[in-house]
Amino acid sequence: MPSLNLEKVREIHDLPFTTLIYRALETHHKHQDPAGVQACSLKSIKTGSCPEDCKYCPQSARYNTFVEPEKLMDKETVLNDATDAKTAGASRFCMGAAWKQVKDGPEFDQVLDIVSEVNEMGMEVCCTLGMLGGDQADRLKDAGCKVYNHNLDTSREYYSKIVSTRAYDDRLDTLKLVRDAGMEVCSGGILGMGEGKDDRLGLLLELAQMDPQPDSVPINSLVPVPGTPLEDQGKVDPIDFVRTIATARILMPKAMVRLSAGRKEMSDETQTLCFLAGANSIFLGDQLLTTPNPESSKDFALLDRLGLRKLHPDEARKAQGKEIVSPLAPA
Ligand code: SAM
Ligand code: DTB
Ligand code: SF4
Repeated sequence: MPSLNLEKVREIHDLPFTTLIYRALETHHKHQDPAGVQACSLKSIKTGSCPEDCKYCPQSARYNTFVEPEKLMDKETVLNDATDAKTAGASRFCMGAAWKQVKDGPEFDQVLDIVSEVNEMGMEVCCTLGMLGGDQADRLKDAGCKVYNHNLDTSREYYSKIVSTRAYDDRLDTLKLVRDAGMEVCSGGILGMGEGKDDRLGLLLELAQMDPQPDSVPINSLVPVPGTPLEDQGKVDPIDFVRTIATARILMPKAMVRLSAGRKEMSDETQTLCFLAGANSIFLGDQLLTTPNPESSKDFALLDRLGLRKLHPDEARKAQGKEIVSPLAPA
């Protein structure tokens, strides 16, 4: 959206709530399957001792949190987990590593090997491994990684209050490498880090102005983890959260908008409002990377009550007008 600016984003965000939801629903019905919810599964394959200082993150080596650092997980353990996730109904498997950046060498080779095996299992593979350089994005893509997650997290202006060990443009550079390599871009942010409304709008503006726009936009509500500098942050107002989701849906009609971290503390009713506002993806499974997520049975019960169903990857692509490439059998 080349003509977009902060004023226009604010106009959408500040619409009377009823009109905002109406506009979001209209967009959602036009561009997405309104009854479909994408189920993704998340696995931390390399946990903790990260050199970065992201103030929200329990995995930074600078903060004393409950996280016990672990070395890169072996292939068998990850594949067992991917099998469980597939059986539980997830169509996408996202692997996270607490790295500042990927380094060429045996660990990256091992990740590439795992990526290719999870891909062969018939799941969409997503990785989030930190910054990429050189031909690493191409190598991930060639191994079968379909999507790369790399969040902008907040506005350009607020970013330096949250992270000092890298710059906003470093994130954008990696996202460009991801796109150029032919992977899908997954990029979003976190609400509840003490940012102002304009920072939330600035984040959405930044994402919506990417050309092409991100394929997935995860919106996280901060999980305040004891030991991190943001441990005492209060909860985001649920209505403000829903407004952000609706604005993201209107600005990025074709993206999967993922209701990500923070669902454990959200009521069924708030999550329902998020689905009404255009969220159409969740992480399934009782663990995010290091913090808890609602139990799958609870999620399935809510989807059931709402008459929503899990999206098969092909359906998500069809709804987004993309070429169907997945050889998967129906879920
Ligand atoms: N190290 C890689 C990176 O920073 O891109 C990948 C893993 S990192 C944990 C992935 C994302 O998780 C972050 O960008 C952030 O948006 C989210 N995240 C981390 N801790 C969080 C928390 N306490 N609450 C909500 N989201 C969080
Ligand atoms: C995203 O935006 N949220 C996920 C995924 N992408 C990698 C991570 C949430 C992490 C929450 C804190 C934790 O469990 O460590
Ligand atoms: Fe490291 Fe990623 Fe956590 Fe930042 S968000 S400390 S880069 S694992």
